[in-house]
Amino acid sequence: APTVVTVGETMALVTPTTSQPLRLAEHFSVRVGGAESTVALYLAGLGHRAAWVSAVGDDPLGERMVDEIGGHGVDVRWVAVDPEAPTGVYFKDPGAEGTTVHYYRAGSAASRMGPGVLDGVDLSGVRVVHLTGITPALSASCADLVDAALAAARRAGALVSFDVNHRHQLWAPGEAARVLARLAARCDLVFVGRDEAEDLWDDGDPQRLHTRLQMSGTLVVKDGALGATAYDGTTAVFEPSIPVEVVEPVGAGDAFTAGYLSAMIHGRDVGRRLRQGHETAARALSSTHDFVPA
Ligand code: KDG
Repeated sequence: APTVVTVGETMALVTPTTSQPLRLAEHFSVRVGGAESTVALYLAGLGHRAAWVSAVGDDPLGERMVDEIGGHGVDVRWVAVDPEAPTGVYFKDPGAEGTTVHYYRAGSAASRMGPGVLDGVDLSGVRVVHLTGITPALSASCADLVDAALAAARRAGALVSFDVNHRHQLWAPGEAARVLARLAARCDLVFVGRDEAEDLWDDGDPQRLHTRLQMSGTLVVKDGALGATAYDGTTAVFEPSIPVEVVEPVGAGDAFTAGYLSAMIHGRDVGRRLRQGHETAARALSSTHDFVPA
């Protein structure tokens, strides 16, 4: 059995290979983008058995995504092919003010997923199921899938890890705060950026937020270049970030999650988990790609 199972949409990621903006650039790279498969990729790279559950279209980009993810050692046996809808695409537009992301994902194969994609997925022996707040924003059926995955993980005795990953563009105004808070309360391990938490819930303080979200698990609040804090309801542990020159931050959160989970699976203490999160994130920060092999 895999040690970790992630569930979520993967898109083809198109990025200018020069520092020109999207509207002018002539040369692009096509890579894999999608928070959950990126976590699985980093975990596989760290030597873990990681599986990614999803759906792609019956198209060359879908094949390409599955080949690339599988080629890096992620177990892709539970990825469905939907002949009626395309694989989603997203573009990164790097600029002086930061990266802007443009999605072409409405109606994608993955957005049509529902609890049915879990049929045949065997979670026995799986230690961690990782989900994100992107999936419930994709469609009503995807929101049901997240509920079903959480319930299945509970039945299997797996730890449920959740990255809040608030994506403004995908939510109707006012919905994200409520839905994401409710999900966070049900998970064992929750990752959130400090800015993100302030934006959603007007509070980025780990201890207050833990109470406010009525969490019983561990909350990890990431504060960019400063560091990250894990709070389990009793003890807060802070670990400073590793100074790096940031090329482009998208994907670093997923790398952090993978590093943290890897150290957790190896039984390391919380300080080491945070430290390994920072170390893995440093790789993603040094590149315009989301997944950067070691
Ligand atoms: O965390 C990185 C993701 O944001 C990126 O891979 C794209 O999954 C993505 C999304 O939905 O934003």
